[in-house]
Amino acid sequence: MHYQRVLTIQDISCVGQCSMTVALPILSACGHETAVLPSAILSTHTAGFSGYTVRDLAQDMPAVRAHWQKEGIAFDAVYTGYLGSAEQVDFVLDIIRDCLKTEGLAFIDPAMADYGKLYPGFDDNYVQAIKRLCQKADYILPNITEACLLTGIAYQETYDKAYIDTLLTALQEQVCKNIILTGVSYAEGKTGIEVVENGQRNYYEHIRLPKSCHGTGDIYSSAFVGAMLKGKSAYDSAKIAADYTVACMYATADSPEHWYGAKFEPVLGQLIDALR
Ligand code: PXL
Repeated sequence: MHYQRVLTIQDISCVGQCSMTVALPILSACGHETAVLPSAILSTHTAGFSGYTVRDLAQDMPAVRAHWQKEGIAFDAVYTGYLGSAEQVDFVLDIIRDCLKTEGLAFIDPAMADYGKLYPGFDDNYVQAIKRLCQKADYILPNITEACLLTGIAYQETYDKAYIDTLLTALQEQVCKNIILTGVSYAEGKTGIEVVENGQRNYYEHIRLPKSCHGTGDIYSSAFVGAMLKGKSAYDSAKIAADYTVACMYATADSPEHWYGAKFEPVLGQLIDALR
């Protein structure tokens, strides 16, 4: 029970502790079989390194899908993160249509922006493509910047509950019914997650560490997917993923030389314990 085969589609950043190198160990620690489709290969991630190499793998996707279909390969879940280009979106939608079991779940992390800004190389065309992908999701996992891009609502650095209400309503109307909105802070020194599932809304608040860490969005989404596939509710999964992400940030807090990612490996045991 709850041994699930999950396909994750995101980039391999060869160095930088994000996307695929984070998703696989976390999903494995949660007890699941992993399958991968790399969307692109980069020498490093794009946040803080310069001169990185990028190879987009969009062109390989249709043949991979056709082979899986011929072999009758199907997945209990598809979980997508950073994709290299807008043209990948239709290929990913084809994979979800053909290779996700009828009762399977599609988790889409838009993974395209943070702190009010798109990641390097992405534009409005990419945003609109990712919106189409999110519209086919069972669960989306945006941060506030991504939620704004998906809905056309202006990004605000400071906000109140009414602003988040507007954002969540627009996401439900335009994009997806089930929403895990990350990085929502209503009080000094605190942050949290707004969870909307089947019209029910719940908020989980936790400590906000003074320094942010690259890659925590990927850690969060991977742990959330892993917990959901263990049969936890969306709220419990959101809480487990948040507590684990905070543990990763504590594990990294005294290592300024580790600016490019979070030390998620030493605290994997905490995630495993939370899933027992
Ligand atoms: O963590 C998200 C992410 C994934 N992949 C690549 C990135 C980033 C964030 O910057 O650059 C290549």
